[in-house]
Amino acid sequence: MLTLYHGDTSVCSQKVRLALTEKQLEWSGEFIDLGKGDQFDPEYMKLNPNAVVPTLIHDGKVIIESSMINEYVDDAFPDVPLRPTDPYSRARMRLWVKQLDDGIHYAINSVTFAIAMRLPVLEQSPEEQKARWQNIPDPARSAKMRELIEQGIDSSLVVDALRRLDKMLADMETALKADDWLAGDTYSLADAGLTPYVNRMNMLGLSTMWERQRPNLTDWYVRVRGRSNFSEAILAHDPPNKIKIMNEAGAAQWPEVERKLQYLGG
Ligand SMILES: N[C@@H](CCC(=O)N[C@@H](CS)C(=O)NCC(=O)O)C(=O)O
Repeated sequence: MLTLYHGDTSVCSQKVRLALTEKQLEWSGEFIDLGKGDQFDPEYMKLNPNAVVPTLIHDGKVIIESSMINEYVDDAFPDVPLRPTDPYSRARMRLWVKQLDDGIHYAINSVTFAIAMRLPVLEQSPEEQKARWQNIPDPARSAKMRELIEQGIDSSLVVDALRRLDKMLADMETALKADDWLAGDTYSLADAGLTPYVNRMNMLGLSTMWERQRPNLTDWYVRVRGRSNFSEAILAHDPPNKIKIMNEAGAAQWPEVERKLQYLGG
């Protein structure tokens, strides 16, 4: 039996849901409300001491870290394999996934908060706002959250994040010029891994970053959105209120974001 502790719009949760759905596996979900701070519940932290989602439980065994979860699932349920068999393509697939953990995730989290998700926090009382970052046990995570809530897109974290995300898009465009999918000629964990990040950028009104000059990536995004796992693993879990905040804030902040991108030469 598979149980996934997950968040609705959490990109790491989407990445695992995409893999589970693509593999046509049955799973049950335990919803963790990140906005409310469910991830810091001591009972949940016994499963995931990092206080993040997702966490997978398979027949009582606990697996954390979305990239490890997806590899585990592909090992444990080999039907519908999501890793290329050729060793070089498999290494390329892993390099894509590694980059998510090495900086892309940090970057998407920065732009999401700076552009959109700080807005509901700013509507709260000063005490509640303070609690949002003060309750985060990891000092670096707490300081980052505080800066993004207080400074929004004026935070220097945002320019760094846009630079990293622009590089991700450029690398994807190069890979997709040669192949239909990121790690070769079949859909893999690389595509499942990157989809939520490109999709989040789309939610935040950043699609011009590929639609203007990256035709292969534009085409890939149309194709991943057309797959049935996209609607089941992403759209079906999207809460309309959060998507509205992201869409509206993204549109409103685009002129300023575009100025920052021009400064980067993007
Ligand atoms: N490397 C971890 C990152 C997990 C992570 O940061 N999850 C986010 C949601 S996508 C989270 O739970 N954030 C809660 C918080 O920052 O308080 C993984 O891939 O599982």
